[in-house]
Amino acid sequence: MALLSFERKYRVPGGTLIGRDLFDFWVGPFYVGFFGLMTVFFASLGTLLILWGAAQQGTWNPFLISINPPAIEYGLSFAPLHDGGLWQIITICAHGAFIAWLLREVEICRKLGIGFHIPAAFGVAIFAYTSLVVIRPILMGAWGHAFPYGIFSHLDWVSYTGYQYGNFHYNPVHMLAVSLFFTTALALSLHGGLILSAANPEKGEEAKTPDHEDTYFRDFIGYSIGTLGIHRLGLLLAVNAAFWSAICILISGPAWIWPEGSSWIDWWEWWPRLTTFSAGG
Ligand code: 07D
Ligand code: 07D
Ligand code: U10
Repeated sequence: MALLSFERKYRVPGGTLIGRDLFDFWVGPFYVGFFGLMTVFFASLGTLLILWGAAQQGTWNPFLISINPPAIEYGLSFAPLHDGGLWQIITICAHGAFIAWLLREVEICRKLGIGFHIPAAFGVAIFAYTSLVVIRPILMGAWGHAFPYGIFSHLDWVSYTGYQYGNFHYNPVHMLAVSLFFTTALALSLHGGLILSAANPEKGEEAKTPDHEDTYFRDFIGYSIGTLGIHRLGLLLAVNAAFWSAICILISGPAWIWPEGSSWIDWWEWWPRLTTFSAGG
């Protein structure tokens, strides 16, 4: 079926959360909806504010543009526009755009009568962002703990924040998140490789069935998770990678867990004291 007639079949009215049929239309390939307009509004406003901030800063070099959060001294108050206030408004716009994008995903799922897995997964990415720029700064008492909006300046923040805790690699939840990211890549490469090897045969050869896919992993590692199972696992791994990332930064800073300035290396003090493995028993 040609793409457009295919699209026509699924371009059904309804499923909107807000606005009934008012915004229930498409522009080219894009479904619009109330939340499409909200996305465009917040994304455009946020982008324009970044550009305006860049103009004030006097640089158009995309690597040097940086919209910084207020200084720690401002605590959790509103800061003057050019002293972090711009960052605060852009943070609101970013949340507006991301949440509207998620709700537009929900509307499309409702139209098609499919599950809400994609918006649920995107929600975890938003949670990771919100942890960095809202939840952790509030727990620590100042917006100044959030990261700046700039290509290199946000890398500086990650590096600086990492070294503030001695060696961030020693953060046990960072270890968990890193391992989950690695495992996600492994799972995707195995899955992509397996599907291509079976379903995309050389010219003249027949495509193999899912039984072949199952059998490959039974022969190889004694177990196959199955054709639906691998997609469940992929979603679970990826969502957990982002979720535990959020947790690993949320537990770095708030005084009641692991205060600012303490080293994650010290957290492992219990490790050498483990008697189980010591020579004396
Ligand atoms: C491929 C989907 C497409 C998305 C892309 C990103 C913008 C920003 C804005 C100039 C996988 C579009 C970028 C709209 C332009 C301005 C103001 C997704 C794909 C192509 N980072 N980060 C990047 C963001 C954080 C870290 C690249 C965003 C945390 C490290 C890009 C956020 C920490 C490295 C980028 C965010 C952190 C990067 C490529 C938000 C921990 C790199 C991203 C909203 C998570 C890499 C120069 C990518 C790099 C990189 C965007 C947050 C760490 C600019 C939007 C604070 C260590 N980050 N990042 O491909 O090359 O994502 O940096 O939270 O090495 Mg980052
Ligand atoms: C926050 C992005 C959300 C994005 C959204 C959408 C747009 C639209 C438009 C394209 C979470 C944005 C969309 C803008 C674009 C168009 C059209 C995702 C987010 C909502 N680390 N570390 C992590 C590793 C070290 C440190 C996470 C590895 C050092 C700090 C991950 C290594 C030190 C923080 C991770 C390593 C250090 C992290 C990031 C190796 C520095 C965090 C992934 C091999 C000296 C951050 C929540 C993530 C975190 C984080 C991996 C090294 C510090 C697990 C593999 C030792 C301070 N690190 N790290 O969170 O947990 O994605 O953030 O060395 O804050 Mg680390
Ligand atoms: C999967 C899958 C599967 C498939 C698949 C896929 C997962 C088995 C069957 C999908 C996977 C792929 C296609 C692979 C590649 C994907 C990735 C690597 C992920 C990363 C993706 C990207 C980097 C692409 C990102 C592109 C985006 C988000 C599109 C950008 C869109 C817009 C700008 C318009 C958005 C539309 C909206 C909001 C609706 C409203 C629209 C309008 C009102 C009209 C249009 C208006 C505009 C264009 C103005 C926009 C202004 C904006 C956004 C603000 C900026 C403004 C400025 C002033 C600068 O498992 O099956 O196959 O395929």
